[in-house]
Amino acid sequence: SECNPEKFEEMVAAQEGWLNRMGAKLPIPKAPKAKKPNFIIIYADDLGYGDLNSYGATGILTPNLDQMAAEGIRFTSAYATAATCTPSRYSLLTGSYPWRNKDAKILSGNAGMIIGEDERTVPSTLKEAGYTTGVVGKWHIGLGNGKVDWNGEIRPTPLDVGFDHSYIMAATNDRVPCVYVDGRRVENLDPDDPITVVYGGDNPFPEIPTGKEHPELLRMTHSDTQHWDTIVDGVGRIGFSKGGKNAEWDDETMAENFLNKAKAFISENKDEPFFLYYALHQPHVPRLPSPRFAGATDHGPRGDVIVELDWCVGEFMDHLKKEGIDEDTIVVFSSDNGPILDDGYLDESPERIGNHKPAGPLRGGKYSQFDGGSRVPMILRAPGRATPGVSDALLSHADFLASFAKIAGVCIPEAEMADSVDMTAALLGATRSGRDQLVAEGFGARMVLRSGDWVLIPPYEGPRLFYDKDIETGNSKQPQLYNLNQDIGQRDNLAGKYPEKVAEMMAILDSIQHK
Ligand code: NG6
Ligand code: CA
Repeated sequence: SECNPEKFEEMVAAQEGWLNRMGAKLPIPKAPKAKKPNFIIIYADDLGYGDLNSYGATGILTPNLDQMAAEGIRFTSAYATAATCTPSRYSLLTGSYPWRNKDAKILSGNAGMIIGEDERTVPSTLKEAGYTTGVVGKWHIGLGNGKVDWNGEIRPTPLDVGFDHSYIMAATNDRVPCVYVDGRRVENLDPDDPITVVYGGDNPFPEIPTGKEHPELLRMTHSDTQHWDTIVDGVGRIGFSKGGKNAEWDDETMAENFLNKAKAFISENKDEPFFLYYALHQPHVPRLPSPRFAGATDHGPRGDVIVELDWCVGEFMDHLKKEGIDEDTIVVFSSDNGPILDDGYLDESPERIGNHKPAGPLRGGKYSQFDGGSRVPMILRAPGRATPGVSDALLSHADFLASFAKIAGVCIPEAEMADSVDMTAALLGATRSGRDQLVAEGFGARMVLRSGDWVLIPPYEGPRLFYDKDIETGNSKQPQLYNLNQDIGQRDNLAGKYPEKVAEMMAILDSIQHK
Protein backbone atom coordinates (compact mmCIF):
# COMPACT_ATOMS: atom_id res chain seq x y z
CA SER A 1 0.00 0.00 0.00
CA GLU A 2 0.93 3.63 -0.40
CA CYS A 3 3.17 5.21 2.21
CA ASN A 4 2.38 8.80 3.13
CA PRO A 5 4.33 9.78 6.20
CA GLU A 6 3.61 13.18 7.66
CA LYS A 7 5.95 15.70 6.07
CA PHE A 8 6.78 18.01 8.93
CA GLU A 9 8.99 20.45 7.10
CA GLU A 10 6.37 20.87 4.35
CA MET A 11 3.57 21.28 6.88
CA VAL A 12 5.47 23.98 8.71
CA ALA A 13 6.43 25.79 5.49
CA ALA A 14 2.85 25.67 4.22
CA GLN A 15 1.46 27.07 7.42
CA GLU A 16 4.06 29.79 7.65
CA GLY A 17 3.32 30.82 4.07
CA TRP A 18 -0.39 30.94 4.85
CA LEU A 19 0.17 33.04 7.97
CA ASN A 20 2.26 35.50 5.98
CA ARG A 21 -0.42 35.83 3.33
CA MET A 22 -3.13 36.42 5.93
CA GLY A 23 -1.16 39.14 7.73
CA ALA A 24 -0.18 39.17 11.36
CA LYS A 25 -3.37 40.68 12.82
CA LEU A 26 -5.66 37.66 12.29
CA PRO A 27 -6.20 35.05 15.00
CA ILE A 28 -3.31 32.70 14.64
CA PRO A 29 -4.29 29.05 14.26
CA LYS A 30 -2.57 26.50 16.39
CA ALA A 31 0.93 26.23 14.97
CA PRO A 32 1.98 22.82 13.74
CA LYS A 33 4.76 21.26 15.72
CA ALA A 34 7.96 22.23 13.97
CA LYS A 35 9.87 19.36 15.49
CA LYS A 36 9.15 15.69 15.14
CA PRO A 37 7.62 14.43 18.38
CA ASN A 38 9.57 12.37 20.86
CA PHE A 39 8.18 8.91 21.60
CA ILE A 40 8.21 7.25 24.99
CA ILE A 41 6.80 3.84 25.82
CA ILE A 42 6.48 3.19 29.55
CA TYR A 43 5.85 -0.53 29.90
CA ALA A 44 4.78 -2.13 33.18
CA ASP A 45 5.40 -5.79 33.99
CA ASP A 46 2.29 -7.87 34.81
CA LEU A 47 -0.02 -4.90 35.47
CA GLY A 48 -3.65 -5.91 34.94
CA TYR A 49 -6.63 -4.33 33.26
CA GLY A 50 -8.22 -3.53 36.63
CA ASP A 51 -5.14 -2.37 38.54
CA LEU A 52 -5.46 1.38 37.92
CA ASN A 53 -7.97 3.80 39.39
CA SER A 54 -8.89 4.99 35.92
CA TYR A 55 -9.74 1.39 35.00
CA GLY A 56 -11.93 0.86 38.05
CA ALA A 57 -9.58 0.06 40.93
CA THR A 58 -10.58 1.68 44.22
CA GLY A 59 -8.23 0.14 46.79
CA ILE A 60 -5.02 1.14 45.00
CA LEU A 61 -4.59 4.82 44.27
CA THR A 62 -2.73 5.71 41.09
CA PRO A 63 -3.09 9.51 40.81
CA ASN A 64 -0.28 10.04 38.33
CA LEU A 65 -1.55 7.54 35.80
CA ASP A 66 -5.08 8.80 36.35
CA GLN A 67 -3.88 12.30 35.49
CA MET A 68 -2.23 10.94 32.38
CA ALA A 69 -5.54 9.28 31.48
CA ALA A 70 -7.45 12.53 32.08
CA GLU A 71 -5.05 14.50 29.88
CA GLY A 72 -4.77 11.81 27.25
CA ILE A 73 -6.63 8.86 25.77
CA ARG A 74 -7.59 5.86 27.84
CA PHE A 75 -7.88 2.80 25.61
CA THR A 76 -10.20 0.01 26.63
CA SER A 77 -9.40 -2.52 23.90
CA ALA A 78 -5.62 -2.50 23.63
CA TYR A 79 -3.83 -5.83 23.61
CA ALA A 80 -0.31 -7.00 24.24
CA THR A 81 0.42 -9.74 21.71
CA ALA A 82 0.92 -12.31 24.45
CA ALA A 83 0.07 -13.20 28.03
CA THR A 84 3.76 -13.38 29.01
CA CYS A 85 6.69 -11.04 28.85
CA THR A 86 9.23 -12.13 26.23
CA PRO A 87 6.75 -12.66 23.40
CA SER A 88 4.93 -9.38 24.14
CA ARG A 89 8.14 -7.38 24.22
CA TYR A 90 9.42 -9.05 21.08
CA SER A 91 6.29 -7.83 19.28
CA LEU A 92 6.35 -4.39 20.86
CA LEU A 93 9.79 -3.78 19.38
CA THR A 94 9.57 -5.70 16.07
CA GLY A 95 5.92 -5.35 15.08
CA SER A 96 5.85 -9.09 14.44
CA TYR A 97 3.55 -11.60 16.16
CA PRO A 98 5.61 -13.66 18.59
CA TRP A 99 4.48 -17.07 17.35
CA ARG A 100 6.29 -16.33 14.08
CA ASN A 101 9.57 -16.66 16.03
CA LYS A 102 9.95 -20.03 17.71
CA ASP A 103 12.32 -18.53 20.31
CA ALA A 104 9.84 -15.89 21.48
CA LYS A 105 8.84 -17.63 24.70
CA ILE A 106 9.68 -16.90 28.36
CA LEU A 107 13.49 -16.83 28.35
CA SER A 108 15.96 -17.91 31.00
CA GLY A 109 18.39 -15.33 32.37
CA ASN A 110 21.24 -16.37 30.11
CA ALA A 111 19.32 -16.94 26.87
CA GLY A 112 20.66 -15.37 23.67
CA MET A 113 19.10 -12.39 21.91
CA ILE A 114 16.03 -13.40 19.91
CA ILE A 115 15.81 -10.27 17.74
CA GLY A 116 18.02 -10.60 14.66
CA GLU A 117 20.55 -7.83 14.16
CA ASP A 118 19.11 -7.16 10.70
CA GLU A 119 15.52 -7.29 11.91
CA ARG A 120 13.55 -4.04 11.72
CA THR A 121 12.64 -2.63 15.13
CA VAL A 122 10.87 0.47 16.40
CA PRO A 123 14.20 2.05 17.46
CA SER A 124 16.10 1.08 14.28
CA THR A 125 13.25 2.57 12.25
CA LEU A 126 13.17 5.82 14.21
CA LYS A 127 16.93 6.11 13.83
CA GLU A 128 16.32 6.35 10.07
CA ALA A 129 14.44 9.57 10.89
CA GLY A 130 17.32 10.88 12.99
CA TYR A 131 16.03 9.86 16.41
CA THR A 132 18.27 9.04 19.34
CA THR A 133 17.04 5.85 20.99
CA GLY A 134 17.33 4.40 24.47
CA VAL A 135 16.10 1.57 26.65
CA VAL A 136 16.02 1.58 30.44
CA GLY A 137 14.68 -1.24 32.61
CA LYS A 138 13.56 -4.79 32.08
CA TRP A 139 14.80 -6.36 28.84
CA HIS A 140 14.06 -10.14 28.78
CA ILE A 141 14.50 -10.51 25.03
CA GLY A 142 17.86 -12.26 25.41
CA LEU A 143 21.47 -11.07 25.43
CA GLY A 144 24.55 -12.38 23.69
CA ASN A 145 24.84 -15.30 21.32
CA GLY A 146 23.51 -18.00 23.66
CA LYS A 147 26.84 -18.52 25.44
CA VAL A 148 26.98 -15.14 27.11
CA ASP A 149 30.09 -14.33 29.18
CA TRP A 150 28.89 -11.86 31.80
CA ASN A 151 32.44 -10.78 32.49
CA GLY A 152 33.31 -9.46 29.06
CA GLU A 153 31.76 -7.30 26.37
CA ILE A 154 28.28 -8.63 25.68
CA ARG A 155 27.18 -8.84 22.06
CA PRO A 156 24.46 -8.59 20.85
CA THR A 157 22.69 -6.32 23.32
CA PRO A 158 19.96 -3.73 22.71
CA LEU A 159 22.78 -1.66 21.18
CA ASP A 160 22.76 -4.10 18.25
CA VAL A 161 19.03 -3.97 17.53
CA GLY A 162 18.48 -0.23 17.24
CA PHE A 163 19.20 1.35 20.61
CA ASP A 164 21.90 4.00 21.04
CA HIS A 165 21.74 3.75 24.83
CA SER A 166 20.94 0.76 27.01
CA TYR A 167 20.70 0.29 30.75
CA ILE A 168 18.85 -2.89 31.61
CA MET A 169 18.32 -5.92 33.75
CA ALA A 170 18.88 -8.94 31.57
CA ALA A 171 15.69 -10.88 32.19
CA THR A 172 13.33 -10.62 35.19
CA ASN A 173 13.73 -9.65 38.82
CA ASP A 174 13.19 -13.27 39.88
CA ARG A 175 15.96 -14.63 37.63
CA VAL A 176 19.74 -14.56 37.88
CA PRO A 177 21.98 -12.75 37.06
CA CYS A 178 20.77 -10.08 39.52
CA VAL A 179 22.90 -7.31 38.04
CA TYR A 180 22.42 -4.29 35.79
CA VAL A 181 23.90 -4.28 32.31
CA ASP A 182 25.09 -0.84 31.23
CA GLY A 183 25.75 -0.82 27.49
CA ARG A 184 27.75 -3.97 26.87
CA ARG A 185 28.98 -4.55 30.41
CA VAL A 186 27.74 -5.59 33.81
CA GLU A 187 27.77 -2.48 35.99
CA ASN A 188 30.09 -2.43 39.03
CA LEU A 189 31.60 -5.81 38.27
CA ASP A 190 34.83 -6.57 40.12
CA PRO A 191 37.06 -8.45 37.64
CA ASP A 192 38.47 -10.45 40.56
CA ASP A 193 35.00 -11.78 41.34
CA PRO A 194 33.65 -12.98 37.98
CA ILE A 195 30.03 -14.07 37.53
CA THR A 196 28.95 -17.51 36.38
CA VAL A 197 25.30 -18.24 35.60
CA VAL A 198 23.83 -21.72 35.15
CA TYR A 199 20.24 -22.75 34.40
CA GLY A 200 18.82 -26.22 34.91
CA GLY A 201 20.00 -29.27 36.80
CA ASP A 202 21.24 -29.42 40.36
CA ASN A 203 23.07 -26.64 42.16
CA PRO A 204 26.48 -26.46 40.47
CA PHE A 205 27.85 -24.21 43.27
CA PRO A 206 27.51 -26.15 46.56
CA GLU A 207 29.21 -23.32 48.46
CA ILE A 208 26.50 -20.81 47.44
CA PRO A 209 23.27 -21.17 49.45
CA THR A 210 19.99 -21.92 47.69
CA GLY A 211 16.46 -21.37 48.91
CA LYS A 212 15.86 -25.08 48.61
CA GLU A 213 18.65 -26.03 51.02
CA HIS A 214 18.66 -22.93 53.23
CA PRO A 215 15.10 -21.65 53.63
CA GLU A 216 16.18 -20.10 56.95
CA LEU A 217 18.19 -17.51 54.96
CA LEU A 218 15.18 -16.26 52.99
CA ARG A 219 13.32 -13.04 53.71
CA MET A 220 10.66 -13.96 51.17
CA THR A 221 9.48 -17.54 50.96
CA HIS A 222 9.06 -19.24 47.58
CA SER A 223 5.74 -20.85 46.73
CA ASP A 224 7.02 -23.20 44.06
CA THR A 225 10.12 -25.18 43.19
CA GLN A 226 11.39 -22.72 40.58
CA HIS A 227 12.06 -19.81 42.90
CA TRP A 228 14.35 -21.65 45.26
CA ASP A 229 17.70 -21.66 43.51
CA THR A 230 20.52 -19.21 44.34
CA ILE A 231 19.68 -16.73 47.10
CA VAL A 232 20.40 -13.13 46.15
CA ASP A 233 19.54 -10.28 48.51
CA GLY A 234 17.65 -12.72 50.75
CA VAL A 235 15.41 -13.95 47.93
CA GLY A 236 15.57 -17.33 46.16
CA ARG A 237 15.78 -16.75 42.41
CA ILE A 238 15.26 -18.90 39.33
CA GLY A 239 18.70 -20.12 38.21
CA PHE A 240 22.10 -20.49 39.81
CA SER A 241 24.75 -17.82 39.98
CA LYS A 242 28.11 -17.34 41.58
CA GLY A 243 30.37 -14.30 41.95
CA GLY A 244 29.71 -10.71 40.96
CA LYS A 245 28.89 -9.70 44.57
CA ASN A 246 29.76 -6.07 44.00
CA ALA A 247 27.48 -5.88 40.97
CA GLU A 248 24.39 -7.34 42.64
CA TRP A 249 21.32 -5.17 42.64
CA ASP A 250 19.33 -4.18 45.63
CA ASP A 251 15.63 -4.91 44.97
CA GLU A 252 14.35 -1.97 47.03
CA THR A 253 16.29 0.63 45.00
CA MET A 254 15.59 -0.82 41.57
CA ALA A 255 12.64 1.50 40.88
CA GLU A 256 14.58 4.63 41.72
CA ASN A 257 17.65 3.44 39.85
CA PHE A 258 15.73 2.90 36.62
CA LEU A 259 13.83 6.17 37.14
CA ASN A 260 17.08 8.11 37.48
CA LYS A 261 18.51 6.51 34.34
CA ALA A 262 15.32 7.30 32.40
CA LYS A 263 15.42 10.92 33.58
CA ALA A 264 19.09 11.22 32.66
CA PHE A 265 18.35 9.96 29.16
CA ILE A 266 15.72 12.71 28.80
CA SER A 267 18.03 15.45 30.06
CA GLU A 268 20.82 14.35 27.76
CA ASN A 269 18.67 13.97 24.65
CA LYS A 270 15.91 16.54 24.99
CA ASP A 271 17.16 18.86 22.24
CA GLU A 272 16.66 16.44 19.35
CA PRO A 273 13.91 13.86 18.69
CA PHE A 274 14.27 10.71 20.74
CA PHE A 275 12.61 7.40 21.47
CA LEU A 276 12.78 6.00 25.00
CA TYR A 277 11.56 2.56 26.02
CA TYR A 278 11.23 2.78 29.80
CA ALA A 279 10.45 -0.74 31.01
CA LEU A 280 9.38 -0.79 34.64
CA HIS A 281 9.85 -3.98 36.67
CA GLN A 282 6.68 -3.60 38.77
CA PRO A 283 4.48 -5.39 39.76
CA HIS A 284 6.38 -8.56 38.75
CA VAL A 285 7.67 -10.81 41.54
CA PRO A 286 9.53 -10.53 43.86
CA ARG A 287 7.57 -7.47 44.98
CA LEU A 288 9.97 -5.45 47.11
CA PRO A 289 9.14 -1.75 47.03
CA SER A 290 11.31 0.99 48.46
CA PRO A 291 10.57 1.22 52.23
CA ARG A 292 8.60 4.45 51.70
CA PHE A 293 5.94 2.51 49.79
CA ALA A 294 5.81 -0.52 52.07
CA GLY A 295 2.29 -0.55 53.51
CA ALA A 296 1.01 2.06 51.05
CA THR A 297 -2.08 -0.09 50.43
CA ASP A 298 -4.09 -2.71 52.30
CA HIS A 299 -3.29 -5.27 49.63
CA GLY A 300 0.24 -6.19 50.60
CA PRO A 301 3.38 -5.84 48.47
CA ARG A 302 1.57 -6.17 45.14
CA GLY A 303 -0.57 -3.12 45.87
CA ASP A 304 2.42 -1.27 47.27
CA VAL A 305 4.60 -1.76 44.20
CA ILE A 306 1.75 -0.54 41.98
CA VAL A 307 1.67 2.67 44.03
CA GLU A 308 5.45 2.84 43.63
CA LEU A 309 5.08 2.32 39.87
CA ASP A 310 2.59 5.18 39.74
CA TRP A 311 5.01 7.38 41.68
CA CYS A 312 7.77 6.56 39.17
CA VAL A 313 5.49 7.60 36.30
CA GLY A 314 4.63 10.84 38.11
CA GLU A 315 8.28 11.70 38.78
CA PHE A 316 9.15 10.89 35.21
CA MET A 317 6.33 13.04 33.77
CA ASP A 318 7.34 15.92 36.04
CA HIS A 319 10.83 15.61 34.66
CA LEU A 320 9.54 15.88 31.08
CA LYS A 321 7.74 19.08 32.07
CA LYS A 322 10.74 20.44 33.90
CA GLU A 323 12.87 19.86 30.83
CA GLY A 324 10.25 21.70 28.79
CA ILE A 325 9.45 18.90 26.37
CA ASP A 326 6.20 17.37 27.55
CA GLU A 327 4.33 19.21 24.79
CA ASP A 328 6.64 17.69 22.18
CA THR A 329 6.34 14.15 23.41
CA ILE A 330 3.97 11.26 22.77
CA VAL A 331 3.93 9.10 25.89
CA VAL A 332 2.31 5.68 25.89
CA PHE A 333 1.83 3.71 29.07
CA SER A 334 0.86 0.04 29.00
CA SER A 335 1.70 -3.43 30.34
CA ASP A 336 3.33 -6.52 28.84
CA ASN A 337 0.69 -8.97 30.07
CA GLY A 338 -2.10 -9.43 32.55
CA PRO A 339 -2.00 -9.78 36.32
CA ILE A 340 -1.21 -12.64 38.68
CA LEU A 341 -1.24 -12.83 42.47
CA ASP A 342 0.98 -15.80 43.37
CA ASP A 343 3.76 -16.02 40.78
CA GLY A 344 6.31 -17.85 42.90
CA TYR A 345 6.55 -16.22 46.32
CA LEU A 346 4.35 -16.13 49.42
CA ASP A 347 3.79 -12.37 49.69
CA GLU A 348 0.16 -12.40 50.84
CA SER A 349 -1.16 -11.11 47.53
CA PRO A 350 -3.99 -13.68 47.34
CA GLU A 351 -4.83 -13.37 51.05
CA ARG A 352 -5.01 -9.58 51.02
CA ILE A 353 -6.73 -9.05 47.69
CA GLY A 354 -10.02 -7.98 49.31
CA ASN A 355 -12.34 -6.44 46.73
CA HIS A 356 -9.55 -5.54 44.33
CA LYS A 357 -9.90 -7.15 40.90
CA PRO A 358 -6.51 -7.06 39.16
CA ALA A 359 -8.01 -8.06 35.79
CA GLY A 360 -11.10 -5.91 36.31
CA PRO A 361 -14.09 -7.52 34.59
CA LEU A 362 -11.90 -9.77 32.44
CA ARG A 363 -11.54 -13.54 32.82
CA GLY A 364 -8.12 -15.10 33.45
CA GLY A 365 -4.83 -13.31 33.96
CA LYS A 366 -1.16 -13.67 33.09
CA TYR A 367 -0.51 -16.81 30.97
CA SER A 368 -4.19 -17.06 30.03
CA GLN A 369 -5.85 -17.32 26.63
CA PHE A 370 -8.76 -15.42 28.12
CA ASP A 371 -8.70 -11.63 27.78
CA GLY A 372 -7.20 -11.14 31.25
CA GLY A 373 -3.93 -12.47 29.78
CA SER A 374 -3.29 -9.92 27.09
CA ARG A 375 -5.88 -7.12 27.23
CA VAL A 376 -4.14 -4.44 29.24
CA PRO A 377 -4.51 -0.85 30.37
CA MET A 378 -3.12 1.58 27.80
CA ILE A 379 -2.96 5.35 28.08
CA LEU A 380 -1.55 7.75 25.51
CA ARG A 381 -0.80 11.36 26.30
CA ALA A 382 0.28 13.83 23.63
CA PRO A 383 -0.78 17.41 24.37
CA GLY A 384 -1.83 19.23 21.21
CA ARG A 385 -1.70 16.05 19.16
CA ALA A 386 -4.05 13.57 20.79
CA THR A 387 -7.65 14.48 21.63
CA PRO A 388 -8.34 13.45 25.24
CA GLY A 389 -11.06 10.90 25.89
CA VAL A 390 -11.81 7.21 26.15
CA SER A 391 -11.42 4.98 23.12
CA ASP A 392 -12.51 1.42 22.50
CA ALA A 393 -10.50 1.19 19.26
CA LEU A 394 -9.06 -2.31 18.88
CA LEU A 395 -5.26 -1.97 19.01
CA SER A 396 -2.26 -4.28 19.26
CA HIS A 397 1.11 -3.45 20.76
CA ALA A 398 2.51 -4.66 17.44
CA ASP A 399 1.15 -1.44 15.93
CA PHE A 400 3.71 0.98 17.35
CA LEU A 401 6.19 0.14 14.59
CA ALA A 402 3.94 1.21 11.70
CA SER A 403 2.33 4.07 13.64
CA PHE A 404 5.48 5.70 14.99
CA ALA A 405 7.14 5.29 11.58
CA LYS A 406 4.23 7.12 10.00
CA ILE A 407 4.38 9.97 12.49
CA ALA A 408 8.16 10.25 12.24
CA GLY A 409 8.06 10.21 8.44
CA VAL A 410 9.70 6.87 7.68
CA CYS A 411 8.40 4.62 4.91
CA ILE A 412 8.65 0.94 5.79
CA PRO A 413 8.66 -1.45 2.82
CA GLU A 414 5.54 -3.63 2.90
CA ALA A 415 7.61 -6.79 3.33
CA GLU A 416 9.15 -5.40 6.54
CA MET A 417 5.85 -4.28 8.05
CA ALA A 418 5.35 -7.71 9.64
CA ASP A 419 2.07 -7.68 11.57
CA SER A 420 2.16 -4.00 12.42
CA VAL A 421 -0.72 -1.81 11.23
CA ASP A 422 -0.63 1.99 11.04
CA MET A 423 -3.05 3.03 13.77
CA THR A 424 -2.01 6.68 13.94
CA ALA A 425 -5.56 8.00 13.65
CA ALA A 426 -6.86 5.78 16.46
CA LEU A 427 -3.81 6.35 18.66
CA LEU A 428 -4.19 10.12 18.41
CA GLY A 429 -7.92 9.98 18.94
CA ALA A 430 -8.93 11.19 15.47
CA THR A 431 -11.08 8.08 15.12
CA ARG A 432 -12.54 5.50 17.45
CA SER A 433 -12.14 2.72 14.95
CA GLY A 434 -9.07 0.56 15.18
CA ARG A 435 -8.19 -2.83 13.76
CA ASP A 436 -10.77 -5.25 12.44
CA GLN A 437 -8.97 -8.08 14.16
CA LEU A 438 -5.85 -9.12 16.02
CA VAL A 439 -4.17 -12.22 17.37
CA ALA A 440 -3.02 -12.62 20.96
CA GLU A 441 -1.44 -15.69 22.53
CA GLY A 442 -1.69 -17.42 25.87
CA PHE A 443 1.21 -19.32 27.47
CA GLY A 444 2.78 -21.77 25.03
CA ALA A 445 2.00 -19.65 21.92
CA ARG A 446 -1.65 -20.70 21.96
CA MET A 447 -3.27 -18.29 19.56
CA VAL A 448 -6.57 -16.54 20.07
CA LEU A 449 -8.39 -14.41 17.50
CA ARG A 450 -10.24 -11.23 18.36
CA SER A 451 -12.42 -10.03 15.51
CA GLY A 452 -14.79 -7.14 16.10
CA ASP A 453 -16.63 -7.92 19.32
CA TRP A 454 -15.89 -11.62 19.02
CA VAL A 455 -13.14 -13.76 20.49
CA LEU A 456 -12.37 -17.26 19.30
CA ILE A 457 -10.25 -19.60 21.40
CA PRO A 458 -9.53 -22.71 19.34
CA PRO A 459 -9.53 -26.11 21.07
CA TYR A 460 -6.32 -26.73 23.02
CA GLU A 461 -5.31 -29.74 25.12
CA GLY A 462 -3.92 -29.23 28.59
CA PRO A 463 -4.73 -28.39 32.19
CA ARG A 464 -7.50 -25.99 33.16
CA LEU A 465 -5.25 -24.14 35.63
CA PHE A 466 -1.74 -22.83 35.04
CA TYR A 467 0.64 -24.62 37.44
CA ASP A 468 -2.17 -24.63 40.05
CA LYS A 469 -1.70 -20.86 40.26
CA ASP A 470 -5.38 -20.04 40.30
CA ILE A 471 -5.14 -18.74 36.76
CA GLU A 472 -7.35 -20.32 34.12
CA THR A 473 -5.33 -21.23 31.05
CA GLY A 474 -8.34 -21.22 28.73
CA ASN A 475 -7.58 -24.77 27.55
CA SER A 476 -10.65 -26.68 26.42
CA LYS A 477 -11.26 -29.55 24.01
CA GLN A 478 -14.15 -27.53 22.58
CA PRO A 479 -13.80 -24.29 20.65
CA GLN A 480 -14.83 -21.21 22.64
CA LEU A 481 -16.57 -18.23 21.12
CA TYR A 482 -17.46 -15.17 23.15
CA ASN A 483 -19.14 -11.90 22.31
CA LEU A 484 -17.27 -9.34 24.40
CA ASN A 485 -19.85 -6.65 23.82
CA GLN A 486 -22.43 -8.62 25.77
CA ASP A 487 -20.12 -10.79 27.81
CA ILE A 488 -16.82 -9.10 28.66
CA GLY A 489 -16.15 -11.77 31.31
CA GLN A 490 -16.20 -14.59 28.73
CA ARG A 491 -18.72 -16.75 30.60
CA ASP A 492 -21.15 -17.67 27.84
CA ASN A 493 -19.55 -19.90 25.21
CA LEU A 494 -21.54 -19.33 22.02
CA ALA A 495 -19.54 -21.75 19.84
CA GLY A 496 -22.36 -24.31 19.81
CA LYS A 497 -24.88 -21.66 18.82
CA TYR A 498 -22.83 -20.11 16.00
CA PRO A 499 -20.80 -22.88 14.32
CA GLU A 500 -20.49 -20.85 11.11
CA LYS A 501 -18.91 -17.97 13.08
CA VAL A 502 -16.42 -20.43 14.57
CA ALA A 503 -15.56 -21.78 11.12
CA GLU A 504 -15.18 -18.29 9.69
CA MET A 505 -12.88 -17.20 12.53
CA MET A 506 -10.82 -20.41 12.36
CA ALA A 507 -10.26 -19.65 8.68
CA ILE A 508 -9.18 -16.05 9.43
CA LEU A 509 -6.77 -17.26 12.10
CA ASP A 510 -5.36 -19.80 9.70
CA SER A 511 -4.82 -17.18 7.00
CA ILE A 512 -3.07 -14.80 9.42
CA GLN A 513 -0.89 -17.66 10.64
CA HIS A 514 0.18 -18.58 7.13
CA LYS A 515 0.51 -15.04 5.80
C1 NG6 B 1 7.66 -18.26 34.75
C2 NG6 B 1 7.84 -18.21 36.26
C3 NG6 B 1 7.22 -16.94 36.79
C4 NG6 B 1 7.72 -15.73 36.04
C5 NG6 B 1 7.55 -15.93 34.55
C6 NG6 B 1 8.09 -14.80 33.72
C7 NG6 B 1 7.71 -20.44 37.26
C8 NG6 B 1 6.80 -21.55 37.70
N1 NG6 B 1 7.13 -19.35 36.81
O1 NG6 B 1 8.31 -19.37 34.23
O2 NG6 B 1 7.45 -16.82 38.16
O3 NG6 B 1 9.08 -15.51 36.32
O4 NG6 B 1 8.19 -17.11 34.15
O5 NG6 B 1 7.28 -13.69 33.84
O6 NG6 B 1 8.92 -20.54 37.34
S1 NG6 B 1 7.27 -12.69 32.64
O7 NG6 B 1 6.35 -11.62 33.02
O8 NG6 B 1 8.62 -12.22 32.50
O9 NG6 B 1 6.78 -13.42 31.49
CA1 CA C 1 5.35 -9.67 32.43
